[in-house]
Amino acid sequence: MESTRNKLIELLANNQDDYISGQVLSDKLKISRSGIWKHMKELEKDGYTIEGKSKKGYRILDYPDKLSENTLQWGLNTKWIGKTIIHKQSIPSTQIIAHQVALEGASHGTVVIADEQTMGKGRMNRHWHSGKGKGIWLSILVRPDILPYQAPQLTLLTATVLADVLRTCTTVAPLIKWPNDILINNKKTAGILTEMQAEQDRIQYVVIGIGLNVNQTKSDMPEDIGHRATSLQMETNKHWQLRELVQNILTTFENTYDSYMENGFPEIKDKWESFGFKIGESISIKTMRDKWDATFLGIAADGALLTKATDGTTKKLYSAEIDWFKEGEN
Ligand code: BT5
Repeated sequence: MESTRNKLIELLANNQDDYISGQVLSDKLKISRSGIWKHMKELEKDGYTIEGKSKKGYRILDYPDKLSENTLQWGLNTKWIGKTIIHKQSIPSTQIIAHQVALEGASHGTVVIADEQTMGKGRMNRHWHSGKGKGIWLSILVRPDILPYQAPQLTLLTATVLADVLRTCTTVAPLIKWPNDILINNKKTAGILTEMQAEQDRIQYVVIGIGLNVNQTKSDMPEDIGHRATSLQMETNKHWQLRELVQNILTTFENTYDSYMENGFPEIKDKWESFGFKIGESISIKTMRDKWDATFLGIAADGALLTKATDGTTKKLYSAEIDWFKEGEN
């Protein structure tokens, strides 16, 4: 039953703008025309909007806001991203599956997405909370023709994609906190995890993980992050369609990535800095040996943080603990 239903959705989805006759469907699926009609009624109960016209047949007008390979691919007009989408209801982490399929030869642009992650990963083995149906938890596999040292640029690129999508598709004003957090009103709403498989001078593949909080309410936020985290719903008092947001992220990612491959990093740098949190402002920096105040100038092509200390010296920082917030700001 389930596989007939999936085949039916696939046939209708592949025929998106046109009707497909009951007879053709019945021949292809080897079930009676009244059987087809019953399936259509079931699809409507599942939230699909189906149009049936006599002498013409059926077509899907709209999909439910459930994430699946079919609902995500329907209406996704991209050249290479999302041609393969692997959707899972509950898995430890989309990054793990993306690495597995990458090693098995999955193609550039493959997307792994889950409704829930039980062991979502942040950087440096930190945990990423990924509640069921509450946000976008996805990984994009890319096979870029760049050198390994340039890979951090992909994290910065992805941050601009998320900021762009949030700015154009929602009413929030996102900022990017170096290197990979998207903030709304000083609170984290998205994070990015970039993992690479490479030899010394050649990248085999990169998996870019995106976690975006969408429909959590205050009570959904775990206590340990509650005061520092937010979601689109919390910021706008509105429920957001996950499917539409995912499609926008994928389309914007493809356009930005293609333009980066053609024109290099400068455009990304400018875009990133236009969203940069605290650029031109004072921040406190702490390393293993030292602690000092500096002005945050922007980012370097290798993804480093550019700072100017009070004695006028500029410094590139790759890893440091940074105090971004003054007392009372967060
Ligand atoms: C990140 O790490 O921000 C990268 C997050 C990437 C998650 C995606 S989801 C899809 C893909 N599959 C995965 O398994 N991961 C990727 P980092 O900068 O290290 O931030 C982690 C810190 O953010 C945690 O230590 C918490 O303090 C906080 N945090 C955890 N979950 C959060 C959430 N849902 N919203 C906001 N902050 C969160």
